[in-house]
This record gives sequence, C-alpha cells and structure tokens, in this order.
Amino acid sequence: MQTRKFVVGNVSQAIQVVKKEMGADAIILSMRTVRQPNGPFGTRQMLEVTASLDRPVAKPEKTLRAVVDDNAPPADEAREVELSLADVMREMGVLRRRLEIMEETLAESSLEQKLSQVASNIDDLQLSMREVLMAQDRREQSDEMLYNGDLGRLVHELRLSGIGDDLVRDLLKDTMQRLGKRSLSPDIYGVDYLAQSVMDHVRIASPFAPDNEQQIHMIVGPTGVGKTTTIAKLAAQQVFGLERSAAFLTVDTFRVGAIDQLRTYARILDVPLEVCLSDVEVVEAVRRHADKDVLFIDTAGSSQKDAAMIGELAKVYRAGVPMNVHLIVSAATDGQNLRDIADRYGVMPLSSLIVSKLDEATHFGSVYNLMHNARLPYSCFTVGQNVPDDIEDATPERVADLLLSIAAK
Ligand SMILES: Nc1nc2c(ncn2[C@@H]2O[C@H](COP(=O)(O)OP(=O)(O)OP(=O)(O)O)[C@@H](O)[C@H]2O)c(=O)[nH]1
Ligand SMILES: [Mg+2]
Repeated sequence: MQTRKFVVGNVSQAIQVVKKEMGADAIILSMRTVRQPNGPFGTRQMLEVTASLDRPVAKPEKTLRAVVDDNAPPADEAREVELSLADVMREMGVLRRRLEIMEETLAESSLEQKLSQVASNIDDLQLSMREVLMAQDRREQSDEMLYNGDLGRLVHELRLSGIGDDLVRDLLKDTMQRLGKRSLSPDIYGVDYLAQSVMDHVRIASPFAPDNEQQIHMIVGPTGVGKTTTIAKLAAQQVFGLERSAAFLTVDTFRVGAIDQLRTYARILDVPLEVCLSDVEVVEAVRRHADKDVLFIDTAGSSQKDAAMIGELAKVYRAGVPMNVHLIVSAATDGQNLRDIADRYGVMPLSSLIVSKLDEATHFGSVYNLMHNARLPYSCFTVGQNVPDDIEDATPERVADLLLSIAAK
C-alpha cells in the first residue's frame, strides 16, 4: 500500500492535491490539523492529509482504527491534533455501523455492487471527516477569540462593562459569523468586527425629529436623574436649533423648587409653562397649546417602588392625549435597579430610553442590557450639567464606543 502525507490549507485543497499527486483512485485515510510556522506572525493552522492508493476494503475496522491510532501524534503535538475527540469518536461510531451493514450486504452482492458500495462509503467517510474538521475549525476559532489576543481582551472588556453573559455570547457569535473564514491578524482587527456586531444589535429611535404632527413628550424616571434639565436641553434644540414652537407642562407639583427650576428654563427659552394638578388639567393645557409644534411634560421623580406616583403618571398617559413617554435613567445605576425601574415604569408603553450622566458613569453594560432586554431604543444621551449643550443624539457608533472605548484606543 502506497501511503503519502500532504500539508494543505483546507479540505478542498486536500482533495485536489491527493487527486493530482496520486490519481483519482487514491483515498484519504485521515486528516488532522497541524500548526505550521507563518513568517513573523507565529503559526497558522493547516491540514495534514494521509492518503493511500490501496483501498482498505477487506479490513474496514483496521482502517478506522488507523485514523485514530496509527496516526496518533506524539504527545507534544497533542494540542495540534485536538480533532475534537468526541466528534471523531461519534463519527467513527457511525462509520463503523455503516461498515458492518456494508459487510453484511457485500456478502450477497456482485463485484460491481461491492465496488460501488465501497466507493460510496469512502465518500461518506470523507464527508464525515470534513464535517468534523469544520466543527473543529469553528470551535478553535471561537476559543481563540474568547481567550486570546485582540478579541479576547475586548470580550473581557465587554464583560467588565457589565453586559450580560448571554448578550456577550450573542455578540461574539455574530462577530464570528462576520469574520467567516478570515483569521485575526495585524490587518484584521477583532474590534472592527465586534463593534459592527454591537452597532447592529443597538436599537435607536429619533422621536424628537420634526414631523408634521404636534409632538407631545412626557419624560419619566427616578428622582434626580436629570428629567428637568434634559427637557430644557431638548426644548432648546427644538426652539433654537429647529425653530419650532414649544411649551412646557409640568405635573411635578410636589415641590415648589421643581416648578421654579422649570420656570427658569421656560423664561430663558421664552416658552410658556403650564402647571397641571391632574390628568384633566393636562388635557386642557394640551388643548390650549394646540398651535405648538412640540410640548414637553415634566414629571415628579419618584422611587420606582412608589407605585401610587407611577400610577398617577399612567393616568396622565391615558388621559386621551396621544403622547410619547420616555424613560430616563442615569448611566451610573446598577443593573438590578435598572431592571426594577423598567418594570415599574413599564405600566405605560415607553417610546425610548434616555441615558443621563454618561460623564459620571464608568460602565455602560447595565444600560446596554436594559436597552436589549426591555426592547427599548435609545433616543439620546446626556453628558453633563450644561444646558443646553450637554446632550447627544444616540447613535450605534457612540454605543459601540461606550462599550469598547474605541476612540480612546
Ligand atoms: N453630571 C451630570 N449631571 C447631570 C446631568 N443631567 C442632569 N444633571 C444634574 O443632575 C441634577 C438633577 O437634575 P434634574 O434635572 O433636576 O433631575 P430631575 O430628574 O428633574 O430631578 P427630580 O425632579 O428631583 O426628580 C442636577 O444637578 C443636574 O445638573 C448629566 O448628564 N451629567
Ligand atoms: Mg425635575
């Protein structure tokens, strides 16, 4: 039996080379992954193929064992040969069963039938080996990404930022699909692919973009997150930036200071302010300002545990005036609290998520989880105390940067 070994890049090359060098009758006895030196960049994964010109028909069991035993590598090559033992053994089991069936049938077949069955069995063997190798390829690439180099470090960063493990896994899966057969190298940066995956997963809404209808926006959220200052920032964009007419309504009548704060902004922006003591008064105020392009309704901050207060806001929402409700949360809030907040305020349909105080937050993962799990699109981010400047439209690029600190690299 003439046996030769070839080192090639992939399975289809293997078949071509074996056919060219040994003819169409050659069969592939085994394949295994090996690492070969690759210039200054370390090693690369190749395929070592052992092919033979003698078909091992008579002793199929021996041939199968040969794949596992006779070609077993020396111990120091064990890492390279990790042909996923479990996969190989499973495939071997399937093939062994096929060969047993074949042996039984062969006894009753003509020579022609025997040959065609042997050929088809060898095709099966090659297909099976190809599947095993492809599975191995995928697994090695994923392990490499998880634990090594550029992408491994980024995945670590995603986890540190507080993104849930399942979401990290989704992002990684998506990144690997994007990478396809490409390997990471000095020219192919994992961060580019991972950032693209993040951007594709981000939900964004633009509820403050002008349209032909009057827009009514009610801003809700916990105490002190920046509801009133964000309304002032948004209104300034509408009035100064877009030359649209606006009015303020407030249902935050619990504290005198709260009304004064909004009144100051109303004066600076030269927009009317309506103080509403009930949902009925909100409806009346909206009617009075039917000529305005955009109305902003400020609300009292409340602990998410204050169901009565949130119930009052839900009454305003249901009062019969179509409005968008935006939930604002501080980027510094921890994950459990954010889930709680979204659950409690979720008694009203929420149009978007505004994230405040990005300038004070060190991790963005929790608000990424919230966007994803509550299916709430980001509309804008606030980044400081300055009114009206410290506000940005949310964009996928910005989210990717917040998670992966791309700009800083
Ligand atoms: N660092 C930083 N501070 C902010 C930001 N947005 C608002 N603030 C500050 O947070 C504090 C509370 O802001 P408000 O707008 O009064 O918050 P609120 O949600 O209306 O508060 P209540 O009405 O009391 O619930 C103020 O000192 C703001 O200047 C931001 O993006 N970054
Ligand atoms: Mg306020």
